[in-house]
Amino acid sequence: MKEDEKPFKATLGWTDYPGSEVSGGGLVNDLDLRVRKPDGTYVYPDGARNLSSLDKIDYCNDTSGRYDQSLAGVRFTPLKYPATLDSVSINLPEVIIDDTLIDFMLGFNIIVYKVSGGTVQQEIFCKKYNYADRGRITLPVGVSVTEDELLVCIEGLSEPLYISYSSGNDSRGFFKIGGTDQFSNNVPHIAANFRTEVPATDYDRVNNTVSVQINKPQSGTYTAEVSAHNIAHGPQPYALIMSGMNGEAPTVGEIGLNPDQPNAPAATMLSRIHQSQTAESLNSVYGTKFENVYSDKSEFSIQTEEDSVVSVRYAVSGLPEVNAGDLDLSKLYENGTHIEFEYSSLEDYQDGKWWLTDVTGTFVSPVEKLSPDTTYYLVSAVKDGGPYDANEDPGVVDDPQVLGLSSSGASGCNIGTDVDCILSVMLLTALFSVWIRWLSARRKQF
Ligand SMILES: [Ca+2]
Ligand SMILES: [Ca+2]
Repeated sequence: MKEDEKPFKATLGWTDYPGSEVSGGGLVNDLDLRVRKPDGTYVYPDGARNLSSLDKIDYCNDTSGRYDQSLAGVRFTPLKYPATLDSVSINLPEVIIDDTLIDFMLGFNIIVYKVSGGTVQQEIFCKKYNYADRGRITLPVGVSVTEDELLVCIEGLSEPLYISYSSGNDSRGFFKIGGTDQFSNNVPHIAANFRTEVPATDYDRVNNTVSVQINKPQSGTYTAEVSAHNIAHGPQPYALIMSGMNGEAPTVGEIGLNPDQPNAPAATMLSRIHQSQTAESLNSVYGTKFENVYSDKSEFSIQTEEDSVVSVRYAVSGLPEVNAGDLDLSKLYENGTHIEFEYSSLEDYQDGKWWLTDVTGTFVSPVEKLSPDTTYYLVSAVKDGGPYDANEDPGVVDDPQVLGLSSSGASGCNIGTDVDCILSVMLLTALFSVWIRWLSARRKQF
């Protein structure tokens, strides 16, 4: 990191192994992240969270009978507050009706009500299921509770509900007969799986995306460390993304192959030459119309794969306060002509495109106002054998170029697209017609 106001950020993400409770925590495969600062101390993930293992509360001791009402519920008291009702487990016995074994249930709701002072209050959760196998099933809920109690109900929708229960009125059982809610002498077999929050630790045990952000980093080397806390099902791939101001300030003018070019062809820099030249001398030799130039005449020769597009970059600074797209990058030919590169509206690695990036490689749009105090990278793309390649040999690209600002309307006047150009043509036409009228008026005098 350089001395800079930009924050340093490291983000670790991975796809957890799906659907298993082996870890007892929030994750199956749990990776950890920490960042070592230049002074040797560590920074741990922002908002690291930890959770207790599941506390299962089951007031049903046996399964001596079964309800066949439309709704049955159990009132639960969490062991600690705050708590999260993570999931609900129910026991749905197989039943035989008219000599037919019914081993599944169609259409039911899991409903959770708040209970305050022993009285059922508002519904706080409801989820519909269309089908469940008989036997013991666990269904996710995810309701937080900071005080009081919860009533967890299962409501059959398309047939009587068959759920096992144990006898013994402890005022926790609850059922509905003929549309009327009432306490039951039995406790339906519904278990609640609560988690309680425990104080945050250095490492997150819940999320599979964690990050460390340091808003005012010190100058020096930051090291992100990824470790495996628990990999129940490996191997576990992950992505680590870091951002910040890094590296030394680039040396202005030094041409190099552009490291940001995706799928770049194999390329070797054969030569590079920098020549400081004035706008006047360039204009006289190459026919350019520069008011000012902002780079050396930069020549390079690159050996690369035949017909491939190579991209080079070099740092430029002291640019004028104009929009990036107003600058002109000219390719200079030995025969004393030139051709303009086109400022790209995106990072487009096509022959004859150019653009600026900041020193971290972030694209500068053509309408972005430049700052004279900022150092930018000038990126250009040239195809072997294309019009911007000055070397006729296949597999070798030569490209003398220079960055400047041309006097208005001078860098190739394209009638029909260039407003300045159209205006000057209109003005000339008007002047010409005035002159013709003046000529004919003079003739009439004679
Ligand atoms: Ca972790
Ligand atoms: Ca070539």
